Amino acid sequence: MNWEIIVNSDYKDTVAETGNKLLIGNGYLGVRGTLDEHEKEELVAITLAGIYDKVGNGWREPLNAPNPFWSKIHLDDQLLTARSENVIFHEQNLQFRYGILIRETVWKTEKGNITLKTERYADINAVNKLHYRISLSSDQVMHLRLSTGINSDVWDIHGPHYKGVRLIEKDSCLACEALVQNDIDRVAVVREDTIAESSIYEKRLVTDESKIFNCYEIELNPHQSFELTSEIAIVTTKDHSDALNKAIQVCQSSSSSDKTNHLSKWDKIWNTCEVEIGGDEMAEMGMNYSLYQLNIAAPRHSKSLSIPARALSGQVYKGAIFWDTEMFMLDYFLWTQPEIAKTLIGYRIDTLSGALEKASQYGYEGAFYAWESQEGGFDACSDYNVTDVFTNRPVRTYFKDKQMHISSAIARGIDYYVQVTDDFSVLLEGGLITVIECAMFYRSLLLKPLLKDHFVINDVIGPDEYHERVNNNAYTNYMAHYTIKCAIEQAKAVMTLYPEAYLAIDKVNDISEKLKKLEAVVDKIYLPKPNEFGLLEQFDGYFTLEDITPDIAKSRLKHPKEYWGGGNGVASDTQVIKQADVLTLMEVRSDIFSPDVIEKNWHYYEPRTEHGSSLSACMYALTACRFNRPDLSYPFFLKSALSDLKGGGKQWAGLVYIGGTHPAASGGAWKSLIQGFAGLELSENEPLLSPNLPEHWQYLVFRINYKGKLIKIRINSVKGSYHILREEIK
Ligand code: IFM
Repeated sequence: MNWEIIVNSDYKDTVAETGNKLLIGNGYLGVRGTLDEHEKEELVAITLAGIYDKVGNGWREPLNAPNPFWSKIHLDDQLLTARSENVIFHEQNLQFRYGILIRETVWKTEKGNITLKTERYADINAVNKLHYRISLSSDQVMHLRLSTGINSDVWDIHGPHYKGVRLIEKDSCLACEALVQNDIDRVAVVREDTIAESSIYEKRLVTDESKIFNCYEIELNPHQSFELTSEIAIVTTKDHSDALNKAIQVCQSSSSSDKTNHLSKWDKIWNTCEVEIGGDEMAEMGMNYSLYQLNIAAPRHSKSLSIPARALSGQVYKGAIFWDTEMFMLDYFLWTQPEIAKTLIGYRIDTLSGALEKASQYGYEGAFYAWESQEGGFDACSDYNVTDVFTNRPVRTYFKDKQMHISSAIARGIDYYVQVTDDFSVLLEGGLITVIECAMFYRSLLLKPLLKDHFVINDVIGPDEYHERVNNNAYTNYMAHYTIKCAIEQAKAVMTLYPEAYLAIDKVNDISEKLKKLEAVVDKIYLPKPNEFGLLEQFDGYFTLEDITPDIAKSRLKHPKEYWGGGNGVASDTQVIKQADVLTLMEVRSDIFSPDVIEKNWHYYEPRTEHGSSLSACMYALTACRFNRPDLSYPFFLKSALSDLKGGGKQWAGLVYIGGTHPAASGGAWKSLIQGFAGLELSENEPLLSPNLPEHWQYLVFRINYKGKLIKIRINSVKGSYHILREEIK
């Protein structure tokens, strides 16, 4: 398989997309795939996981570290960049098997040709470390100037987040210590350069307001290039109280074996997850690239951290954690690297207090998880999440208040984790009470209409965000019911298997009382049923709305960036939906909806879906597999798998920029491939497979971790029948 992504140009209007596509990272940080000479205008950013700041009334967002890859080359007074007219070759090459980004640019000048090569990677083992190499060569004798060092002036959406920077040279390192506006946190970036002995140069140190760098006056000739190796460390006060000195120590601990260890760790990661698809190179590459994106976002260095909706590709969506993680990404980790799944769940367990507080602020019981969760479970979702294109005024949206299905995602994540791994420690260490509190939240939403013997749930937003404040959204009602059932069942399982632990949890949390309350309502929640045509109404009154297609809705826009939903969007009073809603329910609960019903709903809702969210396509891919139509599923699978390679996703919600990478689509692509086409599901003794592959695929090879055993599965497709081979691997 081709493990390279190549970009040969650098234009103003493609830097955003290229920066996402060529992202490198290691779960601690993500480095956008910008060029060495780029500035904040080109969206240069090293986004740090789990550390946030708020400036004035701006949105609270993750910090971008000062940029240690800042480099400029001058020939006389001419700045050489990838956009210079005299470029005769330019390439950025992401070797995504190993997360290494290589750049090569050749300029043809009057004095001769100049070649610049750089290489950077984020160490996958020691996550505070980055490695950088610069090589300059020429076919003629000439003099060049290279300025290279740390630039603290980086891309910010709601910044600047640093109120002051200290730029010093210490212990032969360049160091930048940035003090965050919150007056508490500091980010230290340290870089130590080593120059090959054969290089001929003079060096001077330069500092200005935002940068510290070395200026190298270089003599090149055809036999003598200039070779610089740079070891970099980034440490924040969240990691260590003396971030600066710790960073120096980390930086100086680098050794030549770092790269060997980096490569071998990546090989080990691929051994858990690589896929092979016979007869479809594009799908194979797209899928493995999606897994790369998930793997560079995975918090391997922590026991309690999660993956933001735009991973570590920048500050979009406030670097916050959405339902995307549990509903779209978790299964991939659970089935390949379960320890990472445990860390993602650990984050939710540790942020339960934030969810309890949010519920009580709204007057509910239990745990109402943050729609956009930052550290401690703080809900970063703004009351005004969209800006009106005509008035430039913020628009009141109700995502934070009304996307009540969020807590069911956490319950589902914990439930599925226990089912797949049989690891009850998660339940004993906070998971059980988390699920019970989620269930208590749904209980407190239940309303009993006069003369009815059931409970309804009113005034919510389902997965389709264009229709706000609706009643009895089928997804929400079913998931509320599922959460309550799950709480009761998990409590019973813990009581039976771990009676002492159960008593201890009960003593602190009074769960027996809560379970009685849950048992009293569980069978009385209104679960709307499919009508005489087999169709399940998305919410009360949905079928009475104007029935138009997304294209017609689009034709009514008065501005290309106009928001489609909310109070008066072009979709709000129509049946046009943003993303899979009923079909998401039918995927999550495919155990209770028949293939025939799923098929009918698929054909009804798909033509009405805008797919304005990257979470949408995979749900249509998965559900088409439930009624055995891999042909229908395939384009939706491909759309998810290629979402970061092809770009083209929505970049704006009103005037708010929403670009970046799409880890939920990547996770959804894996789900479509493995749980859809291969039909992987749990059964009593071993994972069950019921393949139904696209016709042009000759085979599918993938790996799963089942209860600690790594298993390689090969499905050969021979004239419409399948041969399955399983092999345990080390
Ligand atoms: O969680 C999603 C939501 O469902 C649709 N809007 C974007 C969010 C983040 O991906």
